[in-house]
Amino acid sequence: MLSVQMPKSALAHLAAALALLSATAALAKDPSLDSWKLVWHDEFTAKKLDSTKWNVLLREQSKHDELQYYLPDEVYTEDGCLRLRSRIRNYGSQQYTSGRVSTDGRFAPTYGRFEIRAKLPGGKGMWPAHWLYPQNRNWEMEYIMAEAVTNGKERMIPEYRPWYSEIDIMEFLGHERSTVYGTLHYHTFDGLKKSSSVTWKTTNDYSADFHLYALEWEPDALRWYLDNDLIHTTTNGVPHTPHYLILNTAIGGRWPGNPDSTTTFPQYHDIDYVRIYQRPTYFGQPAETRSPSSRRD
Ligand SMILES: [Ca+2]
Repeated sequence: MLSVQMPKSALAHLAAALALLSATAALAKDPSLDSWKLVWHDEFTAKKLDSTKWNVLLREQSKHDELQYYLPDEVYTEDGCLRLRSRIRNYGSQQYTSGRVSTDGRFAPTYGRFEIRAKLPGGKGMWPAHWLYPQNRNWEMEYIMAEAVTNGKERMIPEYRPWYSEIDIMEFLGHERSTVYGTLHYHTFDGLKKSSSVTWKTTNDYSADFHLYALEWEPDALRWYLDNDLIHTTTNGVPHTPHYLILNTAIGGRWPGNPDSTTTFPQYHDIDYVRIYQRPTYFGQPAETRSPSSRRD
């Protein structure tokens, strides 16, 4: 057997390197450190929308001077997709109808990776969005806290501050077919309204094809991805409370402007799938995947 003489220092280095390798291998085997686990998804292959997963909104009025009446018959599955249809149609006091679904009260995780593969409606006035909204929004407390801030009594607010937060995974204005927006709306501890956003411009027409819109919501950061390219990161104001998912197409209003003679109808917002992943553990505890109806925070 060939004997190799190595200086003691080299042996020590080798031992250290082997120890590091073995430690790295152990880390790689621990799924809690480097993997996402699929915890909730809908591929929309069934003939009907799964009513155990989704609420379908029926609502006349919306904020931002939007023009749509949200109706259940604008929401259905077709060709393996969830389809939100938008039409010119007199209903109630509105001249357009459109679709909106949410997981409100059904699934509202804290943290996770959210993937939505979708083809967006296009044209002036179309405003599709995929977003996360707080499950247990505390309107009264928000009002009291806002009053305290306005009156210079911010110091009177308790340490626990349920300020509003909202994560817009994807927003799109139909007249800018190659631009995608992602935004976190949040408040500072002292009640200042802030946001962190990205305006991502490419040469793609996002109303022409399916693309993958994704968000990684970690305890210490939010990361937005478009077709697996990282397009935005923020570490400020990351929410730590359950949020549910909303998928919708708004029509008109202050941000996109209203449809005009160039806008064609019907328009379709097609969602091929929604897949939500979480880390197996957060802060050493199993990830919360229960329905929000059984939890209170
Ligand atoms: Ca599908």
